[in-house]
Amino acid sequence: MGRPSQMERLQCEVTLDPGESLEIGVSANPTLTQIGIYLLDTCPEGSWVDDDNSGACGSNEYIRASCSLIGCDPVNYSYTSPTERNGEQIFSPTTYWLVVDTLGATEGTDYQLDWRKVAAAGAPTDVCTGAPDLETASRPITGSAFTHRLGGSFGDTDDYNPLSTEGLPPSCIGASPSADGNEVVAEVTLDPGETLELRISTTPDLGRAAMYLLDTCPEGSWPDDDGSGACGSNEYQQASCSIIQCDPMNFSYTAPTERDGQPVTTPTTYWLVIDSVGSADSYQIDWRTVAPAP
Ligand SMILES: [Ca+2]
Ligand SMILES: [Ca+2]
Ligand SMILES: [Ca+2]
Ligand SMILES: [Ca+2]
Repeated sequence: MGRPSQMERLQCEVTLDPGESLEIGVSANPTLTQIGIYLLDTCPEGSWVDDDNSGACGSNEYIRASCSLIGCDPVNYSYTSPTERNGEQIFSPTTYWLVVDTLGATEGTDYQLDWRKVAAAGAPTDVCTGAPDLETASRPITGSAFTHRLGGSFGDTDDYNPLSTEGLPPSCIGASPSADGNEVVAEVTLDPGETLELRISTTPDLGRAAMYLLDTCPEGSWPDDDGSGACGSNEYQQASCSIIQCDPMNFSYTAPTERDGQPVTTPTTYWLVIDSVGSADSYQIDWRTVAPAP
C-alpha cells in the first residue's frame, strides 16, 4: 500500500491540554475510499507527532482504514497529548493539525467525522461539581518556593463571575472588572489557619487572570470572612495589565480559625476558580500551602 494520495484531504486545527485525548471516528461514502488519519505538530512545515522519537510514524501515529473488496471499515483514531517532551514537563496546551487523508478518493466522495475530547484524569473541570482536588490536578515541582504546578486551558464555558450584573455566582461585586472569560475549577481543603499561596500567569501575555474561592458547591457562594457582604480585594483579584502585557498575579487565602464567634476546628473545603477577563487561552499556576503559625 503506497502513501495516501493528496487528492482529497481535510485539515483541522485542534488544541489539547497536557494529558488530554482526542478521539475520532471517520467513515467515507462511498465506502471503497480508504481513509488515513494523522496529526501534524507544525504548520506549514508539516512535521508529525513523533512522541516516541522513533523517527517514523508508527501505528500509534498514522492510522488507515482496513478494507475488503466490498468496502472499508470506519477508522477510529485516538491521540493523547503528552505531559512530558524530551524530559521537560509540559504545562501548556499544544496545537495540532488533524489530517484526514484518503487513498483513492474521487470527486463526490464525502466523509463523516465524529469526535470528542477526553480530559486527562484529575484535570480541573468547567464547574465546581466533580472538580478534582488541586493537588491531584497538579504535578510537584522542585527548585521553586512553590511546591506544585498546574497548567492548561481556561475551559469551555463561562459559569462564574463575581460581577453581580452578570447574573452568575458568586455575584459579589458591583463594579467591574468582569471575569467574563471561561474558567476552570479545582477543590482545595484547608485546615483552620492554613494558607493557600499561588502565582498565576497567562498565555497570551495580554490574557488577564482572575482568581477567587467559592465555599459552597454548586451554589457558588464565596467565603465572606470579613462579613462585608461583598468580595473585596482580599477575596477577588485580577491580574494588573499594561497595554503590552499582564503581570503574573499572586493570590493568597488563609482559612479562618474563627467563624461567627466560634473556633473552627475542622478543615474547610473550597473551590478555587481559575477565571479570566476577556479572552485568555491558557494559564499556569504555581502554588503551595503554608501550615498555620504555631
Ligand atoms: Ca514515531
Ligand atoms: Ca467554566
Ligand atoms: Ca468567568
Ligand atoms: Ca468580603
